[in-house]
Amino acid sequence: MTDVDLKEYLRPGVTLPFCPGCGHRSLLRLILRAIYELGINIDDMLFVSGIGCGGWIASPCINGDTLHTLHGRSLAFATGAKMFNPKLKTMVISGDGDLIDIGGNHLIHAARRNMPITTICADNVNYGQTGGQACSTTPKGAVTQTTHEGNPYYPFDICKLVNAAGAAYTARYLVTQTSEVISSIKKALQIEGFTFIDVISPCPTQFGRQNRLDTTREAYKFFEDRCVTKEDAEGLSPAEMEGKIITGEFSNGRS
Ligand SMILES: Cc1ncc(C[n+]2csc(CCOP(=O)(O)OP(=O)(O)O)c2C)c(N)n1
Repeated sequence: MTDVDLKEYLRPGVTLPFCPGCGHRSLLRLILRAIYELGINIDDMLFVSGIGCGGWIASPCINGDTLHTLHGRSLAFATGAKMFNPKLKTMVISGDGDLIDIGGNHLIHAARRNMPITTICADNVNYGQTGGQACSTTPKGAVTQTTHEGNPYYPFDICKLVNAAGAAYTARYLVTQTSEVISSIKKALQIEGFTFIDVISPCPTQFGRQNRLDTTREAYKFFEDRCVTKEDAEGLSPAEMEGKIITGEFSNGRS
């Protein structure tokens, strides 16, 4: 697919609102590409987002029906829309802070209800839009605007949590794993249940700067060095797994 094809899926005249090197820009392309490859008519879809840089992926960028909602409430709005019109292919695209922190309760219960919604978490491991504060996926030890001496807490394994709550499908990939992200989104869109993809999307401007990752390359390498596939993780000891981010598809055995 060429850029020309993708342009049809972008709101005419839109200026992409992302900082240089932001993973959200790539994630937007991967989402559009998955939709294109599945041949879904974008008019049959609704894109819902909350507040944050991640919330900008759908709105203003996508040339389709979008609902840009309150911070943390994207899944509540998406649930209402889906219940009103079950034919609507409903996709939530929002940040880690929006979906997992302020919106965490909606996430757990959308998974428990197995709501037929595909949720893409644009996970830049901090609150990018408000200056780079710590969130619940910030790696232990990372410097943020609220953890000057290093984050003292372990991050959520959000796929495990969403799986345990009852989701039909969860997956996690780094945004540079482009073919995996695309096929995972395609798979999620074809499952009639709650599907959740945690896409690690580096934020060189806030997270990178505060962690002395001085180039975009370094900001991406930070995550490349930490990501380990589900299969490789099985052979590692707890000490070797410290600080690692597991990538792959996860099932709770129900789907
Ligand atoms: C009710 C409410 N609380 C706080 C804010 C301030 N706020 C705006 S965006 C944001 C964090 C967004 O983080 P995330 O969802 O991770 O998105 P990112 O910008 O990192 O992509 C916060 C706390 C708000 N807009 N509304």
